[in-house]
Amino acid sequence: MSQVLTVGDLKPSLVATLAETHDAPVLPTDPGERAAYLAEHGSDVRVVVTSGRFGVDAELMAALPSLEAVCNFGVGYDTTDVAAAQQRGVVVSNTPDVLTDCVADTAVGLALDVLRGLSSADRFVRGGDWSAGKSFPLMRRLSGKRVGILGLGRIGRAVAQRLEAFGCPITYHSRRQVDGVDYAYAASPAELAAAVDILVVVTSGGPESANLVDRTVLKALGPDGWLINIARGSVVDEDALVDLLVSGGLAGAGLDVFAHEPKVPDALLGLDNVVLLPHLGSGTVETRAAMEQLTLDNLEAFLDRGELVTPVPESVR
Ligand code: 8YV
Repeated sequence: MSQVLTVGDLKPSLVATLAETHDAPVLPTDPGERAAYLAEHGSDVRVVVTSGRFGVDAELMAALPSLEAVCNFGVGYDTTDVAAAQQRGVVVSNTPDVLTDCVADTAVGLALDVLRGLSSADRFVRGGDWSAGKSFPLMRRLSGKRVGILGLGRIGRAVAQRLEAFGCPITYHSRRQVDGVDYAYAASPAELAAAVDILVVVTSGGPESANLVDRTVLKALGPDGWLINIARGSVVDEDALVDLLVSGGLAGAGLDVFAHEPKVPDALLGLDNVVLLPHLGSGTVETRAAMEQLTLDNLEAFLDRGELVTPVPESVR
């Protein structure tokens, strides 16, 4: 029986490679078939290959008593129960660095789009308003706006570097102050939001950051402030975000992630001051190929010598 199990609807070429080189099946999605599969084969599985969209929760982990490693396609691994993995001595890898540039590019693209109204202007042209003689309203300038980075990790720094080139002064908040950076530090998310025009959420997901951007933080950003989220929907209180966007309590938002993907709150669909993306931050041919390779490198390193190339911090002893 195969020691490797694929969990989730992963990149087709990755699924094919896993099937060819390791005879790895895909865990059935139908609840009955899945339970039957796990009852029969669960104890054979040593390594799961999955992605940030699916992961290995506590229930699945319990059904895999011989599990030793989870190789996660994606930098975020909040869908895998890392605490349960740690308790069991199951190690977890992710795909950092290779996606930093593309995710940071997406954040800048969202900021430029929502402030200048590019997507809404595109709808204006396609809908015939321009050719009918109407004028598109004046929008807002990105260059020089005060930017707050919530989570100054690898991706946060890459966003900051890009926006520095737009002449944007940068302030940040992270759990700890970061050594060797010149950016101003804000003591809390609310203090950060109050000090900037654009708040970019780049912090990792999971229980520790759930609703970190709550109603108080969003109100501190205020009616002249924009929110950009390329992290996880769980980091932002989505009900509060929708309320404030609908009532004018925020100027706008650029969102690549949502609390209940692929569900997007209906109230956002009709708003022109909001840009909505289908969680495509890392979604380029080049970056997804690099993520695929790094996922396979982790798998091979683990099967060959019991080591991961890029273990998540909780897996480093
Ligand atoms: C991926 C992501 O789309 O890396 C992450 O954490 O959110 C994205 O790059 C996702 O992991 C694939 O499911």
